[in-house]
Amino acid sequence: MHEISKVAVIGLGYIGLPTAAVIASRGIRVVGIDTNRLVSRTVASGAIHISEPDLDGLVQKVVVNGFLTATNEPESADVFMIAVPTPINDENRPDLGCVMAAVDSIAGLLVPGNLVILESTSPVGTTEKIADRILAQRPDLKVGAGNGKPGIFVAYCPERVLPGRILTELVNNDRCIGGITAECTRRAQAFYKTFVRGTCVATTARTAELVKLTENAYRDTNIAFANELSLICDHYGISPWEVIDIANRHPRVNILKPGPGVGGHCIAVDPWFIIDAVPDLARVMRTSRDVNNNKTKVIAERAVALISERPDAKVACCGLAFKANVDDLRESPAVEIAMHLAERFGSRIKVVEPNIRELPKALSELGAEMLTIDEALMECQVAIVLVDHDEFKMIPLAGRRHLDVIDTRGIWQDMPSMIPEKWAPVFRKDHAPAKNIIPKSGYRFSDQVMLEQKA
Ligand code: SAJ
Repeated sequence: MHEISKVAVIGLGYIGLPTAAVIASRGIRVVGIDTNRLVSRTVASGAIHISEPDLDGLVQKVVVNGFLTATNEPESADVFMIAVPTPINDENRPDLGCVMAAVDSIAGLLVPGNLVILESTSPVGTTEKIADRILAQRPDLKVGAGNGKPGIFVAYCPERVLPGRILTELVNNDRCIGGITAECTRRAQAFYKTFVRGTCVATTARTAELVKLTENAYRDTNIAFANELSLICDHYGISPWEVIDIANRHPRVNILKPGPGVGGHCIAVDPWFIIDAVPDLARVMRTSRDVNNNKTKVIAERAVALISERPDAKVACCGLAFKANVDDLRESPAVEIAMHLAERFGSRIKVVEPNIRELPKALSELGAEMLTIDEALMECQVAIVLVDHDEFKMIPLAGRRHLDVIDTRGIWQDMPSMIPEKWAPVFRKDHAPAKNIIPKSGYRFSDQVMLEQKA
């Protein structure tokens, strides 16, 4: 193992900051570098600017004991880890601007023996581009070991952690590590083994890049299947939750859950890195993106139809985050739907989001108002469930029985979820054996049955 006395982590976001803190907690000196001064100052003071379980305590500890510092100017180090955003632009094309800026910022600091690792999700070939870019600025260096010129080492190791479980997954997940040369891979592998308990699988840089994109494109496709299936179920008046629950009892079936569309800045973004590069080959991935985006529109239309039918009702949009139990609103279909409804219905739209303190400005400017769960249950007659937060799941039936509900997450299966096109309720009764509750003709209950159930 080559001596590593200092690591520079470039980008102190959802991945960079927890990674920096975990490495520092192993007794390795880490400097976190972020061009946003507010971020670097916050971290340097031992505080955090993102919400992630247990991260605050860990960052405070490693800053206080001196293993983690933060700045906004690059510093020399033995290992440079790049964990900056790789968004897509308006045409769904990858924007590698932050990665290349990070590379340029460290190129002049590199010395032989340094290891440069890219963690950001990137199109196939990006790690090679980084190596070429460094060598173009530093012709005195080469990549790899041996043959005269002194070498640096360049590798790709994608982050794989799930927001909400980052600190656990950072340490326990297997990692996939691909260097530009075999020696680059070995060096990166040895580095990750200093803080990762999972297996560090060795491969090439291009394979590791495609592995990362494959993981998220696979999940997007599986969710698209679930979302498509949910519309098919609605057509028949059958509960999608029940269909998936029972189908998943087959030992080789594992369908994910439908919802109001796919959000966050990973699953909804990463498939485009493949689609953009090979559009003629990535047909299922492309369709999956369309299916998931379309689901958001369908839910928005259904909500509009239901709310229009209830002109006096106040409406609770339950959840704004892109998924359960996080405060992250990025690319959230819930925000898109709430915005659409607020544009249409103004102050009739109330938002309940237990994980944030203030409503996004764009929503409040449209007249929407934030309510607590208790306030919403008192004031509203319609609820659109957009996120499956634990707080919503815990609301007892008695507290929500009076609501007309569109439940996009299947958290309140003990009451009807409306399908406004036909005004047919899809009803799911606890976990009673299916044969007792599914009529032969389908899963649609008459209005009379529905009223009895609601009474
Ligand atoms: N979603 C559904 N149905 C499901 C699961 C998720 O509609 O059954 C929706 C969520 O509500 C959310 C979106 O998909 O809107 C994405 O959520 P997620 O929990 O599937 O994933 P992320 O974006 O939080 O994290 C993913 C993870 N990738 C995989 O599971 C393959 C994580 O491991 C990655 O590190 C992360 O992307 C990333 O940074 O790439």
